Amino acid sequence: MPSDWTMLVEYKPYEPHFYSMIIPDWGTSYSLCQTLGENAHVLVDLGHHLPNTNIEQIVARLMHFGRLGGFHFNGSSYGDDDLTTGATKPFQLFLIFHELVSGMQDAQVKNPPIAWMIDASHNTKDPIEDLLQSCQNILTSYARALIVDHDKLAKAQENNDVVVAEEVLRDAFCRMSVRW
Ligand SMILES: [Mn+2]
Repeated sequence: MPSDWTMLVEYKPYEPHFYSMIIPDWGTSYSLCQTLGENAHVLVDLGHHLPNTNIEQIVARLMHFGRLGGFHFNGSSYGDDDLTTGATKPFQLFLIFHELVSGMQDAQVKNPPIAWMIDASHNTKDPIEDLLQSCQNILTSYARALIVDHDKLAKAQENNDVVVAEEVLRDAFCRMSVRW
């Protein structure tokens, strides 16, 4: 097979009335990518997780393995709701970006360049307005992740100081507010 091919393997836990999926989770995607070879990478769609899934940890793991290849920005509270990215869980979107930025700044992490896409289908809004809001939330979360005091956070993690670690993250989240 030519070496310039790239394959992104997306996963999804279920569709309504269709509760057994071929690729239901990131572990299955990762396993398939391992078999397919070094040009196959996992694609994370933010809407494709069960409620309360720790998506930021999945992102960190995949980057650690060097297998995070793509991102579908989306939003979800229950199933694949296709909400505006960051509309209902802005702090989680910030935490996800924090892991992305941390992984990209870590010289030991050998992850390929990530393909960024917005993947949502909007039924309750004008799609253009939704895209504008999604982009604003994505950029704001990225900016927030960039101003996290990484040295202070690393020190707090080293000391098992949960209170300071939380304040470092909250400080970055609250300090950055973007309006049109
Ligand atoms: Mn998708």
